[in-house]
Formats: sequence, C-alpha cells, structure tokens
Amino acid sequence: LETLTEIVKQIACEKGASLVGIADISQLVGPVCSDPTYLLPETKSVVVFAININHEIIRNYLSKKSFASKDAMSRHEGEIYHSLWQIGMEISKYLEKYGYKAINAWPNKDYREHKSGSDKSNPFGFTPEFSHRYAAVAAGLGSFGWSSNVVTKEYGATVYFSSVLTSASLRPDSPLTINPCDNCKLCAYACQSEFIQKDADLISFTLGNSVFSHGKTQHVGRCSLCCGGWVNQYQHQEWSTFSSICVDFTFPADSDEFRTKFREMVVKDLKGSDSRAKRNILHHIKLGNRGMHETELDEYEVVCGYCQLICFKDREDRVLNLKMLRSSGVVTEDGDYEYIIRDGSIVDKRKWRV
Ligand code: B12
Ligand code: SF4
Ligand code: SF4
Repeated sequence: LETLTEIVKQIACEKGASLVGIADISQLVGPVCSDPTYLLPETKSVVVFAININHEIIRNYLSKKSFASKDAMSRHEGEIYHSLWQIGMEISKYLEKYGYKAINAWPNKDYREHKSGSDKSNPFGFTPEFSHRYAAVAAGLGSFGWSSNVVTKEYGATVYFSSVLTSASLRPDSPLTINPCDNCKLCAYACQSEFIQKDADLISFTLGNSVFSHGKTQHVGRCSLCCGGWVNQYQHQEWSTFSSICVDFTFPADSDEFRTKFREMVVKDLKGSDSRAKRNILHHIKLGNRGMHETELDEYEVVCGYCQLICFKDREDRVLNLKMLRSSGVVTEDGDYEYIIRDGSIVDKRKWRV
C-alpha cells in the first residue's frame, strides 16, 4: 500500500503535476457529484492532481497587454488540460498493470446531462460525472474559496485539477484544517456577471467528516455567458473581459426563463447577419461536447476566468492583480476587427479569430 501510493504520486509528479493527493472513498460522501462510484462502483481511492497556471502568462492576460497575451493564456490552458489527461493515462495504465481497476475521469466538460443523454437539450446542464473540486478538497490539496474555486496553499486558486478513480486502496491524505481562502472577496470584484457576489449568503455542505462552505453563487448561466464570450461587460463599465462581444442580455433570476432567453438569443444571432455573436455560437457548436482534453490547442479561447486567475496565494498579489484588471481597458469590435482600448487609445488591433 505504502509503495503503490508513493509510486502513483511519483508518476504524477514526474509527468508534470504540481500537486498530488489521495482521497479515500469515505471522505467522498456528500453532494451528488462527489460520489466516484457513479463512474467506478469498485472505487476505493481517488488520485487527484493539479497543474498550476503560469503567473507571468496570467498577468499579461489580466492587464490585456496585447491579443498575443490572450492567445498565450488560451494555449497555456489547452496545454494544461492535455497534460492532466496524459498524467491520468499514465497512472491508470500503471494501476491496471497490477490488476486494479482505474478510470481516468475527464478533466472537464464531463457533463452527465450530455454524456448520458439525460437532458441533452439543457444548455446549462453542468452536473459533472465526477467533481475534481470535491476530490481535491477531500485529499487536502486545498479548500473551497469564497468563489467556489478550490484554493490551495501553494498556488491560491490558480490550478486546474483532474483525477483517477481506482479500486486500489491507497494511503489517503487528510483534508486541510485551515482554509487558504482569507475571504478577501476580490474574486467577486473581478466577476462581471455577478455569478459570484460579495454580499451573498454562505452555502454549507458535508463532505466525509467535515463541513465546508463557500459564497452562494447565482445561476450558472451568468458565468457561462460571460466565460463563453457573449457578455464582456455587465456590472463594470471601466473594463471588460477579453471577448469583444456584448450581446444585449439581462440575466433573469428564474432558471426556466434563463434557458428560454438564452435559446431565443442563439436563434436570433444564428439567423442574423454575419455578426461576431454568430461566429461565437458557431465556435461553441464546433467545440460540441468534446472533453477539454479532446479540444485542439488552437481551439481554446479564454476570455474570463478572472475569479480564479486573480486568486494568487498572497493577498498583496491579488490586490495587484485586481488593479491590473481594472486598468486593463475594454475590448471592442468594429467591422472585421477587434481592438483593445485603454485610456482612450488603441493598444492592439486584429482581425477576428474565426
Ligand atoms: C460545472 C463546472 C462549471 C460550471 C459551474 C461551476 C460551479 N460553481 O459548479 C461553470 C460553467 C459556471 C464553471 C465555471 C468555471 N469553471 Co468550471 N467546472 C465545472 C465542472 C465540470 C464541475 C464543477 C463542480 O464540481 N460542481 C460541483 C459543485 C461545486 O457544484 P454543485 O454540483 O452545484 O453543488 C453545490 C450545490 O448544488 C450544493 N448541493 C449539491 N448537492 C446538494 C444536495 C443538497 C441536498 C443540498 C442542500 C445542496 C447540494 O452544494 C454544492 C456545493 O456548493 C468542473 C470539472 C469537474 N468535472 O470537476 C470544472 C471546474 C470546477 N471549473 C474550473 C474553472 C477553472 C472554472 C472557471 C474559472 C472558468 C475557467 N476558466 O475554466 C469558472 C469559475 C466559476 C466558479 N467560480 O465556480 C476548475 C476549477 C479549478 C479550481 N481551482 O477550483 C474545474 C475543477 C476544472 C478543472 N479540471 O480544473 N464551471
Ligand atoms: S479571491 Fe480571496 S475570497 Fe476569493 S477565493 Fe481567493 S482568497 Fe478567497
Ligand atoms: S469565470 Fe468570469 S464570469 Fe465566471 S464566475 Fe469567474 S469571474 Fe465570473
């Protein structure tokens, strides 16, 4: 058990993981997608690992240095997702060689509604087959931050996670006793869509033997529309996301109304003239339900993610990150071109990426 645990952790680190931990099945009793037996009924342990995001790439992106800094961020995200998948493959192969069952869970876009076909038409059906956040928290890699991102001691929230579920009994790690999130709430100030709010109630839930909490988030459609590139400004006008589109969309509180309004917007934009919004929809249709690890590196397009990216481990760095974002200017479009405008001047200009 000791040796197998050490070898599995070593494989993860050698293949590029920045953090790795083991969650015991007994710690994964809680919200529905914390349950690994949905994917592998024989699960005894979950190996969960993280790769950190490069801080220089983040800061160039937050400050909208140029369109090249957006492309660098997008490609970097793609490379991390591809690496996470490869690390999972190596660990699974090793465990299988010794007779254990192992499932390399998709790092992202493993939505049950789409993969099982239970509610394919729901644009906001985001129940993961398995949640890497709960696994990471159960294995002590981090804890839930106000933003509901998992915040680690080493890198704040600037990590992506993935997991391998296995029938092997590995030596488990313990959940953290101190939460690295200090409740600065700068994540809420960095969120255009108000998916994360600074004055929200806390939502608490039990995972294994511990109770965790984070800020209550609003309808997931808010983040999807902003992070998906449709809405580049909502609550802050002095800066925008890295998308050049801002469709006219006021977020309804009611879930059914949200879906209806979203469908109406898609239909209207698809029928309309060749607009940037239409291209955005076609881009998402092309991505389809492929996992992030199956997405080509040049198909990635990061436009927000700010709640995660500003959350470095030290508060002074977070304050500086938010400052950079707030003074980064606005991205806008005109004809076939998009522009970064800062302090009234054009900082960069390029043809839309199709
Ligand atoms: C679905 C999803 C989304 C959705 C929903 C996010 C959310 N907060 O759940 C959307 C599209 C909005 C989204 C956005 C983003 N995501 Co995302 N996403 C996922 C995905 C697929 C699952 C998220 C998850 O674990 N949800 C489960 C929990 C947290 O939510 P829940 O099911 O709603 O459960 C809550 C409540 O419903 C309630 N509850 C549940 N059951 C029950 C039952 C009862 C009885 C009661 C009372 C309550 C209750 O308690 C739960 C805890 O709050 C994961 C990949 C994966 N497979 O893990 C990535 C993941 C979470 N995303 C990630 C990231 C980075 C982002 C973004 C920054 C965008 C980006 N650049 O990628 C934003 C951040 C938004 C945010 N602050 O959360 C990372 C997070 C990294 C980190 N450090 O935490 C992940 C882990 C991807 C990865 N491989 O690294 N994401
Ligand atoms: S930005 Fe501050 S409040 Fe938000 S998750 Fe990070 S540490 Fe917590
Ligand atoms: S990714 Fe952007 S829109 Fe989504 S919650 Fe984070 S800051 Fe808000």
